Amino acid sequence: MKKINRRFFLILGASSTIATLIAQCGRENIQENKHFFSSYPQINQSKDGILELDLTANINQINLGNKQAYLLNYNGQIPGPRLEAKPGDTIRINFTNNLPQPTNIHYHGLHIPITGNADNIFLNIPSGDRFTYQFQIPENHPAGIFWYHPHLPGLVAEQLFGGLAGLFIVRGELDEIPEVKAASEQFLVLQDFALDQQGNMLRSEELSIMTGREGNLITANGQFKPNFAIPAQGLLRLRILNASTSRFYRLSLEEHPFYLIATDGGALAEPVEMSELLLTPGERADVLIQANREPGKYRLLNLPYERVGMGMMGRGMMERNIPENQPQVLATVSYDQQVAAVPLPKKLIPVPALPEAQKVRRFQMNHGMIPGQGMAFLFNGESYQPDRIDTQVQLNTLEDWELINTGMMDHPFHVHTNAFQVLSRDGKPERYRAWKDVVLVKSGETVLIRMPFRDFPGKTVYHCHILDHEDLGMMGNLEIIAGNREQGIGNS
Ligand SMILES: [Cu+2]
Repeated sequence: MKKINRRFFLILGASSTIATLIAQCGRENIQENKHFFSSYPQINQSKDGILELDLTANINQINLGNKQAYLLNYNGQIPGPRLEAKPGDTIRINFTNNLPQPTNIHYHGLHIPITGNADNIFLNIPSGDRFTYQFQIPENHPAGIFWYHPHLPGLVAEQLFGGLAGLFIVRGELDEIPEVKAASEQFLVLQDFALDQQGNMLRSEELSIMTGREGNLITANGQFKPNFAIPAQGLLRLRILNASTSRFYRLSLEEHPFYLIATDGGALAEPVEMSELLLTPGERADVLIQANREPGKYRLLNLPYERVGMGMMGRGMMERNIPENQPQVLATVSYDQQVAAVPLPKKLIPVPALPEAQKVRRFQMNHGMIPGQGMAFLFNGESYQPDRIDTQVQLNTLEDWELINTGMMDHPFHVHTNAFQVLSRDGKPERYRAWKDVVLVKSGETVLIRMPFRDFPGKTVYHCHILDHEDLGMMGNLEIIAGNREQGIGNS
C-alpha cells in the first residue's frame, strides 16, 4: 500500500501543490497580503436585471472562526461572497487570479451555457491574469442553492480544500410560497480544513489523497459552531451546502426532524420529513425546521458515516485525530421570543415525471492500476484524458445512466449543467421525485438516473465529487451535439 501511495504523491508532485508554492515564495510575500479579513459574509444581489462584481482569488491570512489561517479565498472571505440573482438576470464577474497557480470557475448546478465565458471548465486562467465571466440565467431557471468553485483538472481538490467556494442563490417561485417566505432564512456552508499549529495548510503529501482528503477542522460559514437564533413557534429555513472536498455530513438536529423542501436542482413537490440528512460533497439541501419543542438550544450534529470499505487501508493521518465514531457538533439552533405559529407548506413546486429515455448507458466506477501512471480512479476502466470524448449525447434527447459502483469506496456522481432525476437504487424506486446534480453511489450499489439534454451544446464533464478521485482520473468528457453526428466511444 505504501508503494501505491508514493506513486500517487509523484503524480501530485508534478502539479506543485499550493502548500509547496507557499513554502517556495516564502511567508514574507504572503505577509504583505495580510488583511485579517473578517468572516462576515459579503452578499452581492442583482439589481435591475444585472449582477456585476469583482471577484479575486487570493492567498491571505484570514480569520477562520477564532483562528488565524493562511488560506485560499475569494475577496478575503471564507466562504466566498454569496451571489444572488433571479431568472433572466445577466451575470458579469470580473475575475482576477492572484493565486500562484492557474485556476478557473465552475458554476455548480446552474443551467447555463458550457462554452465561451460561461460555465466553461476548460478555461485556464493563469496566475496574475484577469477574466470576465458573463452569462444569463435562463428565464425558466428554477430557484435554488447553487455554488461556484475552481475546476481545473488536477488542482480542483487542493484549491477547494484551501477554501475556494461560495454560494450562488437563484431566487424565484419557491421563495414566494407564503410559509417558505415566512421562515427565518439561514445558510449553512460546510467546509473542512487541515492546518498546522501556525495556521498553515498541511501539504497534500500529509493527507490521505487516495481516500479523499479530510481536515479535522470543520467550519460552518467559516465559523466554529455558530448559533442560529429563531423565534419560538416559527420556522427555520436552513439552506445547506456541502462545500467539502471529500467529507460526507450525516446531519441530525436534536429532537427536530428536517422537512426537505428542495434538493440540488430546486424544489420538491411537497415537503419530505426526515430524521437525518446525508449530504455528500457538492450536494445541497433546503430544509424547514419547526421551532415547536421546549425553548432552548439544540445541537446540529454530524453523525459518523463510513464511506470507505473495510478493505481499504489507511484513512490518513488527519483522520486519526478525529473520534469518527462520535457525533460532532457543527452548529446550534436556539429559540428566542415567541411568534404566531408558522405552519409547514403543504404543496411546493410540481416535479414532472420524465418521458422514456432514448438511450441507456452504463458507467462502472472503480479504481485500478494504469500502466505508467499507477493507481487511478476510473469510469469503465479508463482514467480521464482531456482530449478524449467519452460520452456523446444528442441535444433534445433523454438518457438513462446506470451508475455501477464495483469498488470499495462510496462515490458521489456529478454531471455539470444538466440536472437529473434518480429513478432507482439497486432496483428500488426512489422515495420521492427530485432534481439532482450529485447522487451518491455507495460501494456495491447501482443507481439509475434519467437526464434530459434540453439546451446548451458543447463539451463538459461528469465526475466523482470526491475531488481527489476526480483529480486522479474519475472524470469523463461529455459532448452534447446539436446535429445527428455520432461517433461516441466507450460507454454505449
Ligand atoms: Cu469517488
